[in-house]
Amino acid sequence: DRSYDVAVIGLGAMGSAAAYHLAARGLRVLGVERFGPAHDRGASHGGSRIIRQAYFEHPDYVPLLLRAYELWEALEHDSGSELMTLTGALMLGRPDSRTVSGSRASAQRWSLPHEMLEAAEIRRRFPTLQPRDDHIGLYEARGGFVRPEAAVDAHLRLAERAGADLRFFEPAAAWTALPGGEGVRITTAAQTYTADRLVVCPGAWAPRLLADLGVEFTVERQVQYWFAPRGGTEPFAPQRHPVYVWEDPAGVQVYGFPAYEGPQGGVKTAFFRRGTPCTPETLDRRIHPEEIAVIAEHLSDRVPDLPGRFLRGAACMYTTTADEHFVISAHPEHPQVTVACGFSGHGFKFTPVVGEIAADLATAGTTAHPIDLFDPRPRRAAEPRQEVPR
Ligand code: PYC
Repeated sequence: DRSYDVAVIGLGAMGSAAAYHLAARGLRVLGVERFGPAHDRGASHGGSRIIRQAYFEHPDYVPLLLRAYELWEALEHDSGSELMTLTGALMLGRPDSRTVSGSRASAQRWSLPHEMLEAAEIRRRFPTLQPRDDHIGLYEARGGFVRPEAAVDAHLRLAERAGADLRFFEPAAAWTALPGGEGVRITTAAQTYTADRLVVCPGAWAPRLLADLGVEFTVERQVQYWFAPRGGTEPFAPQRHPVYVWEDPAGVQVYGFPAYEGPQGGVKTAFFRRGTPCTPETLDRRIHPEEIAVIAEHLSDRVPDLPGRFLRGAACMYTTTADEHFVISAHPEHPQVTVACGFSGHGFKFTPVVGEIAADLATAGTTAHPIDLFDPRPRRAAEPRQEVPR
């Protein structure tokens, strides 16, 4: 029964980043994960996630994004893996849509380089995209995508290289904060460990592993779709096609990528939200003809070449909070426990900076990064639920 400075539960995106940042600071780190390395059972698979800076969700995310870009570059350098591709990003919709007006507010607040494009200009510069005349777009050249599986793999490799003890196929059944802030006990399917501190990065297992946090999480099934465009992938090539988020007048957002896997890989697209509630056990991994028809219909007038032929789909999970802001904090009752969860479908791009913040909180109890928006305390239900068996 070896003792550790810090244990990390969950080695998906955020946990792998936390384990790396902690181990790189010289701490004795244990990481436990219920599946294998960079698996496809959670929220971080499917080859690509959008990265962008003019953040429509809230301007307070921007400083974290700027740091995330630096850390993505450092991670690429240190791991030797290609992780981030900047293709430009377009946020589309009516001028008063959340997607457009929120992006513009963040770009103005932080003086981010951007261009506001009228519909005709968008159709001219990016002919695959056919906005209606009353839609506009915010374009930022620093947008693009990051590669989730390769990024998780990079953080895991570097964490192990820095001495972290990472244990896969070992689900955490329970954790207990020892009285007086004196460490933690973690019971997995295999054994019990002790550590001075704990970082919990549970993904879709948050309702179970963090029931006593008192924050409501909704776990949702989301589907990523790949289509072979009608005229081939050439017009969608990454050097001429941005990533995009496109909001319709009903507030429904669809998003998409360039053809980053070459002619055979197809083009990926999905609805941003519109998920169906699930649990990790009830997640339906099949892709149904009716749902393919819904997204194809939604795209047919705005990206007319895209629906083409359906190639494949992948179901993943969002773990969403009521206000769609993350939860990153010391646990309100247990200062030796740090939580990072509720990424609400827009967290992946922040992965390395979340790892850095989690390492700050676990080692110093505080961070210089602005994280007030992620405080669970004002968002707790009146009575935190009783702990349930983990
Ligand atoms: O964070 O840009 C994003 C995003 C788009 C779709 C899901 N998340």
